[in-house]
Amino acid sequence: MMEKRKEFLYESSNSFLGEVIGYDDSKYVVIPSPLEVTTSFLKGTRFAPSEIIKASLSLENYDFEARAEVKNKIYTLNELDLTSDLNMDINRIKDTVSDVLKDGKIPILIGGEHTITYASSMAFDDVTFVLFDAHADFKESFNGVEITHASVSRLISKSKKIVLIGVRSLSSDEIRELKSKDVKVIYQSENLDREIKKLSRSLNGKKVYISIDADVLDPCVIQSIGTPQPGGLSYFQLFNSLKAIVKHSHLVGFDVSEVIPSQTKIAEVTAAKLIVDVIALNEFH
Ligand SMILES: [Mn+2]
Repeated sequence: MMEKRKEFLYESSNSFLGEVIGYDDSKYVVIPSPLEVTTSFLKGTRFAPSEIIKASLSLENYDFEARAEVKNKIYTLNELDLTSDLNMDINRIKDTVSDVLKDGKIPILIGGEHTITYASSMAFDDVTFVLFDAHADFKESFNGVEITHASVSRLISKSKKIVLIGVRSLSSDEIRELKSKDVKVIYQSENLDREIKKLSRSLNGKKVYISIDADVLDPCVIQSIGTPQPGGLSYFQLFNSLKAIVKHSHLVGFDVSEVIPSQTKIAEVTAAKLIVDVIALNEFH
């Protein structure tokens, strides 16, 4: 059980979508995870969790795309107090996710860098990780370090089944590795609708964790991200992919990462909307 629950009581202005419900009554638990230790290009993802929560207050509870209302479902934890010691922070995230799972709830992590997904993955058994990302993140090491945001999917693949979607940036070594390890990759250049349909059918009824690295979206949709890459998904391509996967599978966890807060707030609002979308789709399929 979650310890010291009273400490987590929230002002509505600090809670996702302004939801005001008790932890016990919630089905989804937002875990603000401001991890930023290994980012390599642009900095600032550590400020995203609180900004994405603030941005969520500008959204309607009614999700027009999903044709569904999200109300009295979400509890928001206080932002995790991280230390910048990567191993300690990974354990802190993993332990929090484990607590939420033990209480029978669905964890929703807001990063932070994409490495939060690796930390979160350690709290799960027998779950397929569906990772939306412009990058394969399958590097053996990055600048000599093994645990980084560029090796997230490789690290997860050591103990879990993974699927990568929207990939358009990787090395020839990574292509070889992905092939040799028989990892399912839906590249950005492929027919997305057809491939997502096939994937959804194969995930039918299975436990799935969905992770969105915001850079899977086209930089025209959101500019303010850690490692932008041209030529990505539109919002509706991502929404429709989420819809197909959520409707067919059994969602056990979700995260969004790599947003950097900016003046326009577009990235923050988009990340918040994707969280509402996933919850709305999961509630009403
Ligand atoms: Mn990425």
